[in-house]
Amino acid sequence: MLQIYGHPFSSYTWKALIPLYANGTPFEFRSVDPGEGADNGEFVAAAHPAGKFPVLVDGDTTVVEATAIVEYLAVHHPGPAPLIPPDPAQAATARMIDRVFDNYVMNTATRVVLAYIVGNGTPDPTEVEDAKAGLRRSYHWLEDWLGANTLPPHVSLVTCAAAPALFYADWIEPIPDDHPRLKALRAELLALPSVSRCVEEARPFRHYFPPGAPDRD
Ligand SMILES: N[C@@H](CCC(=O)N[C@@H](CS)C(=O)NCC(=O)O)C(=O)O
Repeated sequence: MLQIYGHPFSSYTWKALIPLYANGTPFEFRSVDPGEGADNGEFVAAAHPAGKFPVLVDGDTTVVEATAIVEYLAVHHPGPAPLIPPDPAQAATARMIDRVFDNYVMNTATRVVLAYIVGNGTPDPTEVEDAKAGLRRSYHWLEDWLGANTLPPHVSLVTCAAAPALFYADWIEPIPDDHPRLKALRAELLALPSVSRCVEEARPFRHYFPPGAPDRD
């Protein structure tokens, strides 16, 4: 039985859960929530070079980094979801867009969350505005890219990266109305059963969102 260490509210945990849900792969969820997973937290601290989650355990194999977990599942636990496009050129493009969502959407949104944590609820306004400007720049790039390219079919590595990134980034800096392709992509992703399951499982933890979760989604 596979084990996933993570937290239901964690964006990168979603990224590992989405392929498991999409493929109906059996696994055991080991929460690192302070209320229920002290041992699980210690395991993650030792398993990941920076103590981050998700972490996947498959027998004697431990896999860290959400992208690597999706790639591992595609190889070792394949199912109906085409996680990695079979065409190498399309796979290379999927991996590029995965990096864009992680590095320039999710991690940029996280800068705002961290600013609230570091500032004890009063974030450094320069850091917040700089991160939000970064998000607007990424949105603009993605809107253009979506106009000229086609995403691989769901549920792919791109789905796994884009769904949590757009879900949370839109809470930090709403996708502007003049970005209709990106807005439509977010709505399309949230309607996928594997993604909406993550949204529902995270719902009880919305009070964990330092800037305050909006009353929607
Ligand atoms: N690059 C990592 C990022 C993982 C990450 O940032 N996880 C967050 C939760 S979404 C985390 O572990 N935060 C707790 C910490 O950094 O100690 C990945 O792709 O898996």
